[in-house]
Amino acid sequence: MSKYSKLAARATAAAMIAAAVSPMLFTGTAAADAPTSTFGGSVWFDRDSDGVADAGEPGRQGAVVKASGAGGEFFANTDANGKFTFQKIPFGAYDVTHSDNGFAATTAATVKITLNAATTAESVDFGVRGASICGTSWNDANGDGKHQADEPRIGDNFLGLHNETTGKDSYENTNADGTYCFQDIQAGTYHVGANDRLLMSPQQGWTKEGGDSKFSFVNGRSATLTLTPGQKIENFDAGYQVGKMDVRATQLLLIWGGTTYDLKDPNTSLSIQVGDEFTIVGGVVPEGNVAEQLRADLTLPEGLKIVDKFGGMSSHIYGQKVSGYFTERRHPGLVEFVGAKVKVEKAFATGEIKLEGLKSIYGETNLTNNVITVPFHAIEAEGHPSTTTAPATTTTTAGVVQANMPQAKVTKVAATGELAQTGANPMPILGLGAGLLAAGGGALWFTRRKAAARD
Ligand SMILES: [Ca+2]
Ligand SMILES: [Ca+2]
Ligand SMILES: [Ca+2]
Repeated sequence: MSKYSKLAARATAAAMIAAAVSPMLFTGTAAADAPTSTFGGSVWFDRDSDGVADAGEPGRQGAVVKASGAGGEFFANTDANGKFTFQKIPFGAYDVTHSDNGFAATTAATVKITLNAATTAESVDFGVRGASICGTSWNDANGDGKHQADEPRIGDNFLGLHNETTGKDSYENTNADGTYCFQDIQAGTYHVGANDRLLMSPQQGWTKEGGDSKFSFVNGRSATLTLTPGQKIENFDAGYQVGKMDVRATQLLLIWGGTTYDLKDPNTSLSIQVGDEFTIVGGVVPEGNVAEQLRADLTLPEGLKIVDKFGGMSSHIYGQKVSGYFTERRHPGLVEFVGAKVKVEKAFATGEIKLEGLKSIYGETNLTNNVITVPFHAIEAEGHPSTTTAPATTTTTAGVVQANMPQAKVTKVAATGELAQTGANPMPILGLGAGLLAAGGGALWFTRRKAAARD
């Protein structure tokens, strides 16, 4: 195609000729037999806004072009290549316009043409520019969230653009230099997802937020973007880190009434009898540089009937085991809890309570600190409840899960150093995760992560 800026001038010249010639040509011609002509053109994505259809600039499908003038109003739609054609349009002068809903125009909004027998109508072409989102994938080798010049870029990395209005997704792979661009985007509400590289070699997680990376540390999703017509977003970078993770079991607690007992503390002495009801909860923490899926199993001895689940982790009950998990990865350093409300249904002498933080999805090597076990036994009920029965003064604060969390200030807890970590309130993270899940359940590019999650 040629320079479309010249078209307006040509069209104007044609219009002047037509004005002089048309009346003579059409004298005495019945309307039904009025001579007609055909013309066409295109709507294309003028990505560099120079008014010229350059190589690599695609056509815009689905634009509605209108010709309004001597013979009335006529409409045509652009095809997959952005082309349109008007057939059998009566001779005369027309204003040709197009729908630019959600795109910015880079050429004149109206082209004037005149159809007559003396001239062949020129192609009518409209340039539009969509919004664009461009950035770079890189390996944040030093883990500071910033992209230093010497940190390697990641080619062939997969990103998805999700239209939150239509639900449609489009995809891009980064070039060898790590760069990517989503282009020709209609104005609207979107988010971008950066691929989960858990299954790559080496295994990578999303790097920390607040630096150069625009993607969530826990799920690789960007914030919601409201794009205006033609808006350019650059440096929308996706940072990763090679995952290093050590899951550790932190504590095993028994909550009875309003009191929390540390079952690892040799000074803890409880007389458990048939009929007693209490809660057992274990804490696990992922320690590392990326977000961890975090799963943990709490296994209870026969004789402790599991009445209900307990704790901030989602969980399922399998016989004497409560398996805790998260559907979204967790920030390292925060203790999470899996537990069970139990009732003693029979006496037993040599039982064991076992808490196991499952091996990290990033392949941790130190598994010695993943497990805590404590011996446990229960005796037949006596005439009265044991002396350890405490008043039911559950420590509560705002928040559903937090209300059930063991609190560091309760009495009869010896390992205060470890329990201090319970002050790391998991609620804000939990709420964030739930919200993000609700917002984007259909995102296809997270299937790998979902496959890794245990449910
Ligand atoms: Ca151009
Ligand atoms: Ca860095
Ligand atoms: Ca470990």
